[in-house]
Amino acid sequence: MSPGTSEPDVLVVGTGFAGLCMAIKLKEAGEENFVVLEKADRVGGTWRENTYPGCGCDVMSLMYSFSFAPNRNWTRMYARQPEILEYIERVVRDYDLTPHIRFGSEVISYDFDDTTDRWRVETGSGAVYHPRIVVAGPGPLHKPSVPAFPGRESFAGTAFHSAEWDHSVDLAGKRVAVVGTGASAVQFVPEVAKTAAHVDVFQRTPHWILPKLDRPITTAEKAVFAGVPGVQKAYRGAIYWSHESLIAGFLHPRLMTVLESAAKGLLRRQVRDPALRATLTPGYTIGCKRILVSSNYYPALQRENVDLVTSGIEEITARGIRTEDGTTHEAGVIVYGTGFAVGDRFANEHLVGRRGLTIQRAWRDGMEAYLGVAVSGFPNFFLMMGPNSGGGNQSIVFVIEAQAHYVIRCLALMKKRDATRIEVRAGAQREFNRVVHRKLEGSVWNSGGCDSWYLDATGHNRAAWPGSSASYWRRLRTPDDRHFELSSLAEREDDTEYTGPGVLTSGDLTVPVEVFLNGHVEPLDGQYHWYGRVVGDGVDAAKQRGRIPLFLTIGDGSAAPAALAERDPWGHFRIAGVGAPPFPLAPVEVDVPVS
Ligand code: N01
Repeated sequence: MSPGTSEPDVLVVGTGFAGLCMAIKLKEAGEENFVVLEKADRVGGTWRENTYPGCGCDVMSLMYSFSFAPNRNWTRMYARQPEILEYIERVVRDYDLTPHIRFGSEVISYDFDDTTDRWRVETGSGAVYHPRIVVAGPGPLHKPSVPAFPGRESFAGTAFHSAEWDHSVDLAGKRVAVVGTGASAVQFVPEVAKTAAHVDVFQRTPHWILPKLDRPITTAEKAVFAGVPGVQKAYRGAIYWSHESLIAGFLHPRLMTVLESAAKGLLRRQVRDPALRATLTPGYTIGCKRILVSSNYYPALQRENVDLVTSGIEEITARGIRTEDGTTHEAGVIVYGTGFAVGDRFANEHLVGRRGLTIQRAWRDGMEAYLGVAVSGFPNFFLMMGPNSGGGNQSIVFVIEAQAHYVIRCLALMKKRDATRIEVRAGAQREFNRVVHRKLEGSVWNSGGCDSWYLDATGHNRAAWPGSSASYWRRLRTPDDRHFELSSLAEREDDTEYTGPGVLTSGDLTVPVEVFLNGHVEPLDGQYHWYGRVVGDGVDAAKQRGRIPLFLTIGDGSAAPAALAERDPWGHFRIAGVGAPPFPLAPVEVDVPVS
C-alpha cells in the first residue's frame, strides 16, 4: 500500500484488540492497501485508556490474547493492565502494523457516497479518506458515564472517572469517595484503601462476586509453555471450555444455583459480620449483572479506613457527598466508578449511510445489527463488537477474531461477485433480531431481576448473544450470501434515470455539463430526491458561487434547483436536489387486472 494514501481500500477505526485483529487479518488475506485510524497517540483501546490502580483483566490471561499470537510472557493467571498493553504493543510490532496506523486521527464523520460506492471519512485534523470499506472497532465500553448528581459541579475537591484516572492526584492520606461497585471499582478500591486516610464506597446495588484464582505463573509453567508444543494451547482450551460451560446457566437461570453457591461461599468466608454480609448479598440471580471476580474486595471493605455506604446519593456538595439519610460524607477526592454509556453507541456520531440514512434514524428503536457486524442501510460498513455479539461469558478477544474472519469472508464474496457494494438485507437483519430477542427473553440478563447495562431504556438486551460463543463463531465462518445485497456500480450506472448533457446555471454563469443522475421517492418526506455526478469545465466556478442559487436544466425541461457537494474520489462533483427532477421520470408500471 502507499501508507499516505487517502483512498485506502479498507479503513479500520481504532487500535484496540478489534482494530488490530482486523488489520492483521487483512494483511494475512493479502490486502496491504488499508489504514487504521487511532484518535490517541498510542495503540491499546480500553487497555490504554484504563490505567486505574489494580486495573487488570477478569478473564484468565491465557484466554485473553489472540489465538494466533500466544503470549509466552504472561506473569500472572489474571494479567494486569500494563502487561496487556505491552502484549498489544508487541503484536503491533510483530505484525508490522505501525506503517498503517494514523495516530491523532479521530473520526468526526462517515458518509456513504451512493454514486461511487465509497465512504467519505473525515477526521478531526481535517484529513479525508475515501475507502471502499469501513470497519469500525470502537469498543462498546469507552465513553465514561458520570451520573448528573445534583451539585456535582460544586465539589471543591478533585473528581474523575475510573477510566480517566488522574495520576497527578496523590490519594495517600486523603479522604476518598468511590461511587459505584462494579467491575472497575472492585479492582481499584483495594488499592486505594492501602494508602488513603479514609474511603467511603457508595453502593447502590450489590454485585455477585466469585473468587479470583490469581497467582503468578511459575517459572516451571513458563518453561513448559515455551518448551513443550501444544501445552499452552491445551491450557487455553481448558479455560475456553470452562467459560463456555457457563452459558447454559445464562440461558436457563435456574441452573445458576451452582455459581450462586460459589459466590455465597466467598461472601461467607470473607465477611463474618452478618449485617455487612446481608448488605453485600444481591437480591437478583447471579449473572443478571456482569459477574465480578475478586478475592480482595470484601477484605478491603472491612479495613478500618473503609466504610460501605448504602444510603442513596442525594447531592454532591463542596465538601463531599450527602446521602438520603442526611449524612454528609466528607471527601477530598471523588472517583466515579460508574461505568460507561453503552446504550447510546453512535448516538452522537455523524454516520450517514445509503441515501442519507443516519445511524440515529436507523437505530431510532434501538441498536440493531446482523450478527453484530453489519447494519442494513450502511453498505460496505462493518462493525466490530456490535449489538448482540456477546462476550459476556467468554473472552471478547475470541469474539473479535470470529468477526474479523467474517469481514474477510465478506470482502472475498464481494470480489468473487465483482461487487462494489455489499449490504445486509433489511429482512435478514429483522428476522435475525427477532430470533435473538426471543431467545434472550428467558435469559438471566433479561429475567434475572436486575437493571444492567445489557438492557437499554426499552428493556431490550442489546449486548448479549443468546448462545455459546462457539455457536456465534460457527455462524461467522461463512457469510450467507442470501442475506446480502451484492451489486456493482457499473450495473447500477446502466440503470441511471438519466445520463447525458445538461446545463448548470447560477446567476449569469452557464456551464454545459455531462450528468449521471438517479433518484427515488424518499419515504421519510414523500418527496422525490435526485442525485448523481456532474462533469464539465466550469463546475468548479459554479461551486464557488456560494449562495447564488444553482439550477440544472436538461433539454427543454424546466430548471431544477440543485446543490453541488464535494468532489468524489475521481474529482467529479456530486449534485443533488429535492422535488421535481430535471429529467423526465419513467412512467410507473401498474398491474391492471384482466377482467
Ligand atoms: O461499570 P459498571 P464498571 N448512582 O457499569 C454504579 C468492563 N470491565 O466500570 O449496579 C449510584 O459495571 C452502578 O450501580 P448499579 C466490564 O464489562 C471489564 O465497573 O447500577 N451508583 C455500579 O455499581 C464491566 O461490566 C474489566 O446499581 C451508580 C457502577 O456504578 C464494564 O467494564 C474490568 C449510578 C457501575 O458499574 C463496566 O464496569 C473493568 C448512580 N447514578 C471493567 N450509576 C475486565 O477485567 C452507576 N452507578 C475485563
